[in-house]
Amino acid sequence: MEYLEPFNSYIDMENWKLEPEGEGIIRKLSDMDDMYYDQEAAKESLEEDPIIYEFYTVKVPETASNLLHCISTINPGKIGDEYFMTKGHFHEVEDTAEIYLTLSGEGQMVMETPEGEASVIEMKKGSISYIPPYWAHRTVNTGDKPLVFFAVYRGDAGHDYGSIEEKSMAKIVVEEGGEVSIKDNPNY
Ligand code: PAN
Ligand code: ZN
Repeated sequence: MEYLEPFNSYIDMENWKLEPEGEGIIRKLSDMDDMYYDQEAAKESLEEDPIIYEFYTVKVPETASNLLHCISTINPGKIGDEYFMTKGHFHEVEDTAEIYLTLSGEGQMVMETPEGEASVIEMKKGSISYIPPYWAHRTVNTGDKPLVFFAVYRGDAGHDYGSIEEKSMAKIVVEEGGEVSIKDNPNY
Protein backbone atom coordinates (compact mmCIF):
# COMPACT_ATOMS: atom_id res chain seq x y z
CA MET A 1 0.00 0.00 0.00
CA GLU A 2 1.32 3.46 -0.96
CA TYR A 3 0.17 6.03 1.57
CA LEU A 4 -0.14 9.73 0.92
CA GLU A 5 2.06 11.52 3.47
CA PRO A 6 0.19 13.76 5.94
CA PHE A 7 1.00 17.43 5.50
CA ASN A 8 0.06 20.98 6.54
CA SER A 9 -0.75 24.07 4.55
CA TYR A 10 -1.20 27.48 6.16
CA ILE A 11 -3.43 30.49 5.77
CA ASP A 12 -1.66 33.73 6.48
CA MET A 13 -4.40 35.27 8.66
CA GLU A 14 -3.28 38.83 7.93
CA ASN A 15 -3.36 38.97 4.15
CA TRP A 16 -5.22 35.71 3.47
CA LYS A 17 -2.55 34.05 1.35
CA LEU A 18 -2.32 30.29 1.19
CA GLU A 19 1.17 28.91 1.97
CA PRO A 20 2.38 27.17 -0.07
CA GLU A 21 0.40 29.08 -2.68
CA GLY A 22 -1.11 26.02 -4.46
CA GLU A 23 -2.88 26.24 -7.77
CA GLY A 24 -4.28 29.72 -8.37
CA ILE A 25 -7.06 30.96 -10.61
CA ILE A 26 -7.77 34.67 -11.07
CA ARG A 27 -11.05 35.74 -12.66
CA LYS A 28 -11.51 39.17 -14.14
CA LEU A 29 -14.78 40.70 -15.27
CA SER A 30 -13.97 39.70 -18.87
CA ASP A 31 -14.06 36.02 -17.79
CA MET A 32 -17.71 36.36 -16.74
CA ASP A 33 -19.15 39.67 -17.98
CA ASP A 34 -22.26 38.08 -19.51
CA MET A 35 -23.33 36.77 -16.07
CA TYR A 36 -24.24 40.21 -14.72
CA TYR A 37 -27.85 41.14 -15.32
CA ASP A 38 -27.06 44.77 -16.30
CA GLN A 39 -25.23 44.21 -19.58
CA GLU A 40 -24.70 47.92 -20.24
CA ALA A 41 -22.97 48.39 -16.88
CA ALA A 42 -20.88 45.27 -17.55
CA LYS A 43 -19.77 46.67 -20.91
CA GLU A 44 -18.74 49.95 -19.29
CA SER A 45 -16.77 48.22 -16.52
CA LEU A 46 -14.99 46.05 -19.10
CA GLU A 47 -12.76 48.99 -19.96
CA GLU A 48 -11.18 48.68 -16.51
CA ASP A 49 -11.67 44.89 -16.43
CA PRO A 50 -11.32 44.56 -12.63
CA ILE A 51 -10.21 41.36 -10.90
CA ILE A 52 -13.44 40.04 -9.36
CA TYR A 53 -12.00 37.12 -7.38
CA GLU A 54 -9.18 34.63 -7.02
CA PHE A 55 -8.90 31.20 -5.45
CA TYR A 56 -6.00 28.94 -4.52
CA THR A 57 -6.33 25.18 -4.12
CA VAL A 58 -4.10 22.85 -2.13
CA LYS A 59 -2.84 20.07 -4.41
CA VAL A 60 -4.23 16.66 -3.47
CA PRO A 61 -5.19 13.77 -5.77
CA GLU A 62 -8.60 14.47 -7.33
CA THR A 63 -10.19 11.21 -6.23
CA ALA A 64 -13.34 10.37 -4.25
CA SER A 65 -11.29 9.47 -1.20
CA ASN A 66 -9.47 12.82 -0.97
CA LEU A 67 -10.71 16.25 0.09
CA LEU A 68 -9.82 19.24 -2.05
CA HIS A 69 -9.61 22.48 -0.11
CA CYS A 70 -9.06 26.03 -1.17
CA ILE A 71 -9.20 29.65 -0.13
CA SER A 72 -11.24 32.15 -2.19
CA THR A 73 -11.12 35.95 -2.04
CA ILE A 74 -13.84 38.01 -3.68
CA ASN A 75 -13.05 41.70 -4.02
CA PRO A 76 -15.57 44.36 -3.01
CA GLY A 77 -17.32 46.16 -5.84
CA LYS A 78 -20.36 46.25 -8.10
CA ILE A 79 -21.30 46.03 -11.75
CA GLY A 80 -24.13 48.56 -11.90
CA ASP A 81 -25.98 47.74 -8.68
CA GLU A 82 -25.07 44.02 -8.66
CA TYR A 83 -22.31 43.01 -6.26
CA PHE A 84 -19.11 41.24 -7.38
CA MET A 85 -19.64 37.48 -7.30
CA THR A 86 -18.15 34.16 -8.37
CA LYS A 87 -19.27 32.46 -11.59
CA GLY A 88 -21.04 29.72 -9.64
CA HIS A 89 -21.27 26.06 -10.56
CA PHE A 90 -22.82 22.67 -10.02
CA HIS A 91 -20.42 19.88 -9.19
CA GLU A 92 -19.78 17.48 -12.08
CA VAL A 93 -20.41 14.67 -9.62
CA GLU A 94 -23.72 16.23 -8.63
CA ASP A 95 -24.19 14.20 -5.48
CA THR A 96 -21.32 15.86 -3.57
CA ALA A 97 -21.60 18.42 -0.77
CA GLU A 98 -19.25 21.24 0.20
CA ILE A 99 -18.47 23.36 3.26
CA TYR A 100 -17.51 27.05 3.22
CA LEU A 101 -16.03 28.60 6.36
CA THR A 102 -16.01 32.40 6.12
CA LEU A 103 -12.82 33.95 7.46
CA SER A 104 -13.40 37.64 6.72
CA GLY A 105 -15.93 39.97 5.16
CA GLU A 106 -19.65 39.75 4.48
CA GLY A 107 -21.65 38.19 1.73
CA GLN A 108 -24.42 35.95 0.54
CA MET A 109 -24.30 32.45 -0.86
CA VAL A 110 -26.78 31.99 -3.69
CA MET A 111 -27.82 28.40 -4.33
CA GLU A 112 -30.27 26.57 -6.55
CA THR A 113 -31.26 23.04 -7.48
CA PRO A 114 -31.34 21.74 -11.07
CA GLU A 115 -35.13 22.31 -10.94
CA GLY A 116 -34.61 26.00 -10.07
CA GLU A 117 -35.53 25.99 -6.38
CA ALA A 118 -33.46 28.81 -4.85
CA SER A 119 -31.93 29.46 -1.44
CA VAL A 120 -29.78 32.38 -0.30
CA ILE A 121 -27.90 32.29 3.02
CA GLU A 122 -25.62 34.80 4.70
CA MET A 123 -21.86 34.54 4.95
CA LYS A 124 -19.93 36.36 7.66
CA LYS A 125 -16.80 35.76 9.71
CA GLY A 126 -17.32 32.41 11.44
CA SER A 127 -20.26 31.17 9.37
CA ILE A 128 -19.99 27.54 8.28
CA SER A 129 -22.20 27.29 5.19
CA TYR A 130 -23.31 23.84 4.16
CA ILE A 131 -23.92 23.27 0.45
CA PRO A 132 -25.89 20.05 0.23
CA PRO A 133 -25.44 17.63 -2.71
CA TYR A 134 -26.98 18.79 -6.03
CA TRP A 135 -27.15 22.53 -5.21
CA ALA A 136 -25.38 24.99 -7.51
CA HIS A 137 -23.55 27.67 -5.54
CA ARG A 138 -22.30 31.21 -6.10
CA THR A 139 -20.74 33.60 -3.60
CA VAL A 140 -21.47 37.33 -3.52
CA ASN A 141 -19.44 39.99 -1.67
CA THR A 142 -21.89 42.52 -0.22
CA GLY A 143 -19.36 44.31 1.98
CA ASP A 144 -16.70 46.96 1.45
CA LYS A 145 -13.70 44.70 2.09
CA PRO A 146 -12.65 41.35 0.58
CA LEU A 147 -14.86 38.35 1.35
CA VAL A 148 -12.56 35.42 2.20
CA PHE A 149 -13.62 31.83 2.77
CA PHE A 150 -12.12 28.38 3.09
CA ALA A 151 -13.88 25.57 1.18
CA VAL A 152 -13.64 21.77 1.44
CA TYR A 153 -15.15 19.31 -1.05
CA ARG A 154 -14.73 15.80 -2.42
CA GLY A 155 -11.64 15.44 -4.57
CA ASP A 156 -13.44 14.18 -7.67
CA ALA A 157 -16.42 16.59 -7.44
CA GLY A 158 -15.35 18.75 -10.39
CA HIS A 159 -16.92 22.03 -11.56
CA ASP A 160 -19.79 22.24 -14.04
CA TYR A 161 -20.21 25.87 -15.15
CA GLY A 162 -22.27 25.06 -18.26
CA SER A 163 -25.86 25.92 -17.41
CA ILE A 164 -24.90 28.92 -15.26
CA GLU A 165 -22.77 30.32 -18.08
CA GLU A 166 -25.89 30.08 -20.26
CA LYS A 167 -28.54 31.63 -18.03
CA SER A 168 -26.78 32.73 -14.81
CA MET A 169 -28.80 32.02 -11.64
CA ALA A 170 -32.40 32.57 -10.50
CA LYS A 171 -31.57 35.12 -7.77
CA ILE A 172 -29.39 38.21 -7.99
CA VAL A 173 -27.94 40.24 -5.11
CA VAL A 174 -28.03 44.01 -5.63
CA GLU A 175 -27.69 47.21 -3.63
CA GLU A 176 -30.94 49.11 -3.33
CA GLY A 177 -31.14 52.33 -1.30
CA GLY A 178 -27.92 51.44 0.52
CA GLU A 179 -29.26 48.00 1.51
CA VAL A 180 -28.51 44.49 0.29
CA SER A 181 -31.47 43.22 -1.70
CA ILE A 182 -32.14 39.76 -3.17
CA LYS A 183 -34.22 39.79 -6.33
CA ASP A 184 -35.38 37.57 -9.16
CA ASN A 185 -32.96 37.67 -12.08
CA PRO A 186 -34.81 39.35 -14.96
CA ASN A 187 -32.64 37.46 -17.51
CA TYR A 188 -33.14 33.99 -16.03
C1 PAN B 1 -15.05 26.88 -4.63
C2 PAN B 1 -15.15 27.74 -5.91
C3 PAN B 1 -14.40 29.07 -5.86
C4 PAN B 1 -14.58 29.89 -7.15
O1 PAN B 1 -13.76 26.46 -4.42
O2 PAN B 1 -14.66 26.98 -6.99
O3 PAN B 1 -14.87 29.84 -4.79
O4 PAN B 1 -15.89 29.90 -7.63
P1 PAN B 1 -16.24 29.37 -9.10
O5 PAN B 1 -15.68 27.96 -9.18
O6 PAN B 1 -17.72 29.39 -9.18
O7 PAN B 1 -15.55 30.27 -10.08
C5 PAN B 1 -15.97 25.69 -4.82
O8 PAN B 1 -17.16 25.80 -4.67
N1 PAN B 1 -15.43 24.53 -5.22
O9 PAN B 1 -16.21 23.44 -5.44
ZN1 ZN C 1 -18.23 23.93 -5.34
